[in-house]
Amino acid sequence: MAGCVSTRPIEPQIAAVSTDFSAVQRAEVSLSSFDFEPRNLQLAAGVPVELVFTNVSDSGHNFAAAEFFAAAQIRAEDADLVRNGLIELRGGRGVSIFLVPVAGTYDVDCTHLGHSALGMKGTIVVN
Ligand SMILES: [Cu+2]
Repeated sequence: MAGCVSTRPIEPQIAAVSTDFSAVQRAEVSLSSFDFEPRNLQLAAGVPVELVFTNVSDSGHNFAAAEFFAAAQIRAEDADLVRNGLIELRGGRGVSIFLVPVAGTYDVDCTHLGHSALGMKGTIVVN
């Protein structure tokens, strides 16, 4: 609505069309009940990466890293995969997302009730 001041949802930044995603680093993360494997991701700053998320459990989980996704430049066609700073995956599902990470240390967790306390939390270190 015009003139309506509201809290804006975190919207992904879209990578420039010229970004070369053909020679990417690749990192895989599996989600299970109740863990991320690996819990700590290391990525090279400024280098395009394909992040491959697989939910190997039968229940829903997510990979919530609002600050990481907000800082990154996400490939245009993948931007819809990130909603409110997280990637939600039903049991048995997987997705790939291409982005250019920005240097920093970011928290990750699963926002489903109680899951982070049970072990679904970690970090992404980009340097
Ligand atoms: Cu979970």
